[in-house]
Amino acid sequence: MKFIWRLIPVSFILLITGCGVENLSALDPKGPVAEMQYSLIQLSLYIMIAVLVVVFAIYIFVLFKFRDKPGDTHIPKQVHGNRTLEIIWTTIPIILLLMLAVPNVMDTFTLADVGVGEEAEESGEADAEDAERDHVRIEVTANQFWWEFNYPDYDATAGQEMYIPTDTRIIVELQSSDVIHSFWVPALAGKQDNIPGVQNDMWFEAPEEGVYQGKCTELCGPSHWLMDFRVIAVDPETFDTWATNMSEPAEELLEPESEVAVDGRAVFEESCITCHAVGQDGGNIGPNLTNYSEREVLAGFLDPTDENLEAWIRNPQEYKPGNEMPSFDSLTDDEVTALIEYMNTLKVLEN
Ligand code: HEC
Ligand SMILES: [Cu+2]
Repeated sequence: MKFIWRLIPVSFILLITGCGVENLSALDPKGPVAEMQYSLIQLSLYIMIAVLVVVFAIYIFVLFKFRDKPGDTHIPKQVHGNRTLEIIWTTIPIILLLMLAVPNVMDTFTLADVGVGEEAEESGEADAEDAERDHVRIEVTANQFWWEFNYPDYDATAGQEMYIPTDTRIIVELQSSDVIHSFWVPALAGKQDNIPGVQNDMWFEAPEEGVYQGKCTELCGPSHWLMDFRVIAVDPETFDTWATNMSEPAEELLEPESEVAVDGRAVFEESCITCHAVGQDGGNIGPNLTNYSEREVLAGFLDPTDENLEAWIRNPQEYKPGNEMPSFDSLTDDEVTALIEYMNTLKVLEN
């Protein structure tokens, strides 16, 4: 029984730190935005702890000092309506609230000022400092149950994994194609809703290269809990190569290496391309697959192995109930093998 009780605080800690998954904790902030938010959390926490300690100290002191003792009929001094006390306990909370409010309001304005968003650029309102600052604008569209990242300045579109350059202001323009979702990358910044018909802007920066986990944090349907994505921060040169190749993959990168893969491309062009684009060609009902073989994960949460890919193609509904991809049980084994071989050639970064 005792053991069970001990599990409660442990599981709570695991819960708030994201169960130890790398870069999924708001308590281990990376970059200016997450750091700002984390220091606000710390400030409020310290103030709360201070209030708690003082109130409990007074409470315990009073409990002992003014206890009913046998034979003691003395009534302590009554302080109801005491002006000095009233002033003290009105002033202290005002000071505490100001200590909370001032940094909160200042940071709220800093966070709300994306600076070089599309509107500011179009209306010429972006001031000189903003215009000079390196930035990358990304339109983030949430769909049940996957993410699309569109880079208007590069004509590139990516699914599920958002590449960004390090040390650069990233401006995300959040929108949705269906219901309300919410964009959260705990270690970098968080969080803001993706609302159909509305655009919410947000900015952040990643100082270090790395893979940052992202989540949808608005209940959006039966597979909401699997609506994960990745933010992959790479050095600016690699990012440039990535973004350029995503829009127009170099021929040698697209050329399937084997005959089987060529067959696979034919299957892809027959069954998949209406929903999945490779390069500029294809639909956008599903994630862009130009760099499929470089995926960290498949469909946001599965290991991208050949077995998982085959299982996904055969029956995507089993993995993500309610998603928009139909099952392909009618494809022969040979067709699926060829398809997988082709998909494993889809990459944009040579290494
Ligand atoms: C009717 C549209 C449609 C067709 C046709 C379709 N898909 Fe999909 N596919 C989707 C959607 C939508 C998703 C996103 C599912 C989710 O995660 O919610 C998806 C996801 C995927 C993923 C995971 C992508 C990622 O970014 O990790 C792969 C791989 C995939 N599809 C492969 C295929 C293959 C191969 C075919 C052809 C045999 C195919 N799809 C046909 C709509 C389609
Ligand atoms: Cu969602």
